[in-house]
Amino acid sequence: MKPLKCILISLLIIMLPLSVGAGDIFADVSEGDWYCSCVSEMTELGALKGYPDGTFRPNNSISKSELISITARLQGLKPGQSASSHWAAGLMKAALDAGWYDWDEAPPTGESYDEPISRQLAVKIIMNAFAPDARGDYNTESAKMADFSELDGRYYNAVLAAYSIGVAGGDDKGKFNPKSNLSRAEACALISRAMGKSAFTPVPAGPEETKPGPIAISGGVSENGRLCVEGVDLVNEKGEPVVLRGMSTHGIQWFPQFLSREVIKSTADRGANLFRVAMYTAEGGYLQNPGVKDTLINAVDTAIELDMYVIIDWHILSDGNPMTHINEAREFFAEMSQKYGDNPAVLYEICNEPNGAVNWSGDVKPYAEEIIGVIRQNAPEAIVLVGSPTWSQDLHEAAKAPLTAENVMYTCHFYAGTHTGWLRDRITSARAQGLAVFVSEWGVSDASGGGRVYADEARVWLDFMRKNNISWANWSLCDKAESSAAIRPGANIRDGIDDSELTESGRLVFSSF
Ligand code: IDC
Repeated sequence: MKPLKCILISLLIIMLPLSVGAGDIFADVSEGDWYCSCVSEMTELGALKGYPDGTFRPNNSISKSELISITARLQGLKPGQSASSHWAAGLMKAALDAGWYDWDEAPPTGESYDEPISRQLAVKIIMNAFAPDARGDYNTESAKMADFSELDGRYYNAVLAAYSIGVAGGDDKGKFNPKSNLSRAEACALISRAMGKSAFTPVPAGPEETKPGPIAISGGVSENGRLCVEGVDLVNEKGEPVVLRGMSTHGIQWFPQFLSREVIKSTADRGANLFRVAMYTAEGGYLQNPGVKDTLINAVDTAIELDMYVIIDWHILSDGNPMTHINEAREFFAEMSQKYGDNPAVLYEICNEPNGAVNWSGDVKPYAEEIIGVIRQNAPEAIVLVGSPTWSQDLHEAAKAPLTAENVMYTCHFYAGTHTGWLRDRITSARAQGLAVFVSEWGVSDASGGGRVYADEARVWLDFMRKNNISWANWSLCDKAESSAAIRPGANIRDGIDDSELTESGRLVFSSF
């Protein structure tokens, strides 16, 4: 998107005794965007700021702590006393004391403060803050909501009132989507409308509102250029930390239809700057059916055209020792690196998941040294991702005898229902020992790719990765009937991916890029 100046001319602001400048400029907010004026309004009021890289990230989900602290600051609440050390703890306590939300909706331990806020909870808080006396007639207002039955009872009053005074409305299908996340742009719109309905006097702008802590750039190749590994971080051409996020395909021998330009673009449109192409070696993959290489090349080319980074994944799985097919790997990576050598978009993942009777020093490390040598002949600086035994979880083994090559990152794969805090601790200690970690595959399911969706655990992981600027690709972009799949079985994806075609996993992941 071309950076355009987004100029604020909102009636509300004109009426306010504030000095209003030309508005703010965000690289990713354009004058034609529906949210331009309310984003400008919120930033003018100092309620919400952009990121240091000049973006506003209008489609990112807003968290409980962000929404509540913005609202609290606008209403001039004074921070309360809280035992939590979270940056928003004081304002969260003040909002709780003001009765804007209930204890169980964001307990003061602070653990859930960074979770995305649901739309129903956001509306309740905004209505309590700005229009506490508004009421909506049950019959009239509930009839306007195609998915009223999905609304939890405790939110009836607030949501019906919000509908009745025009603060909230449905999407193009008449749905309110009470349990979905709220984007930063939508939050601006809700707050702006609610303020317009109240006798609101803004409190002068306070200090920085968005989350402090490491904020990495998440743009595409044209913005970041060639990446390299500095310490444990991935950085761009200017040396700024970068984080890559996107989807992994399922096995491309089974789901080639998810490699179309329309589908890949649907992930980019929602903020992904990474795409991973999983080329199985076994199970009907490359070794039995070399033609899948062409499928991979097409997908890599498409991702590059879309300004995305792209991982070429040599997806070993049932053939757990990478040494078994090192000759084929050598040949494959020689060809791929010849083809893409200098292209800054391409990352090489040389062994998805070593497993079974395999060890780091005897198998994976010598394999990696050899294949990295092959790649380096054509691509001296490309990022190479290296797995480790036990399905790419044995970072502690790699940390004992790391590779000496530069621009190497170690993959860590997790499935939220199976791998929990112990694996995060392993990442933390590997990083403390100097290993750069890249989560090139993770799922919201258990390790089989199925079971239920472990949304809470997945959010803890997402939060951990966000705080540590860890890049990730999610398994998987396909419509298989398994809980890790992002798309509903049989969905029509010819023109790309519509929100209504996302599974529970897809909704969670697509709102987290
Ligand atoms: C799973 C798929 C599943 C398929 C199975 C075997 O989700 O549909 O039947 O592979 O091919 C991994 C692997 C990844 C797995 C995934 C879930 O890298 O290929 O996909 N998983 O089991 N490592 C840990 C989990």
